[in-house]
Amino acid sequence: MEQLRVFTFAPGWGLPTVGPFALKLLGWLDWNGIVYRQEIENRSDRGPMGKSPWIEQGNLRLGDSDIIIRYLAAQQGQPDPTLCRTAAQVGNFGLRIAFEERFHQILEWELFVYPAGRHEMRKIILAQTPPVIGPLVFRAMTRHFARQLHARGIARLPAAEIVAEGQRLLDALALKLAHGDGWLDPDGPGLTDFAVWGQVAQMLCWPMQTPVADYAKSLPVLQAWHNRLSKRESAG
Ligand SMILES: N[C@@H](CCC(=O)N[C@@H](CS)C(=O)NCC(=O)O)C(=O)O
Repeated sequence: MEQLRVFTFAPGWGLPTVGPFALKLLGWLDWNGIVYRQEIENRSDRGPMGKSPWIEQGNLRLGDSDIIIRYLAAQQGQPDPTLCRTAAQVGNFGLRIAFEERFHQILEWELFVYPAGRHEMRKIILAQTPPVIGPLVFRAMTRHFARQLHARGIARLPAAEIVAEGQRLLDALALKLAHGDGWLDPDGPGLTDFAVWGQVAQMLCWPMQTPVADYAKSLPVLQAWHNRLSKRESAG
């Protein structure tokens, strides 16, 4: 079989990539013992869907973490992990979408709108780009995300509401973890764990002080789950 290449944003903050959906994919691949080569590509517009991550295998180019995982699971002879077959899986599906859709916007808001996040992103982008274009790239990027967040409605809320929403989602996650056997999925870490972890891990790791990330760091059950998931070991 042709080599699997996984295109992700660069590593950062002690994580193999700073891309939330890419982190989900890498975690799922590692835990399933699937061999791949990680290719660092910070430009999401080079991918088949204009989003990061994507994979390439021979002539195939595939975007979207769910589509990729479905494709690779089928290649391994595994059932589709994105399908719900039990009522418990319906609950996990809701949790996953809440984090991948809603929490993801809060993450972007802390990174590109909240002052401490913007300051850190500016430093990172200036370090990654040639001196003359760095400030232009940073300005274009923050404008792009601010517009997206405004269009989706979240950036129209008062900051205190955005923070409270982030904290509510983290409380729900902590509650679910505290009442399980250490994982969100019933039989050890699965798609729900990796998808939600992808959205939360950056906040647990980044150094700057932003309100939702500070709250995440204050929840020991999240930190313990993160430590288990970030080992990058395969189940086999
Ligand atoms: N549904 C996609 C979402 C991917 C996504 O939103 N990626 C972000 C980075 S985490 C991205 O490429 N953003 C660039 C943009 O929106 O222009 C997936 O599951 O892969």
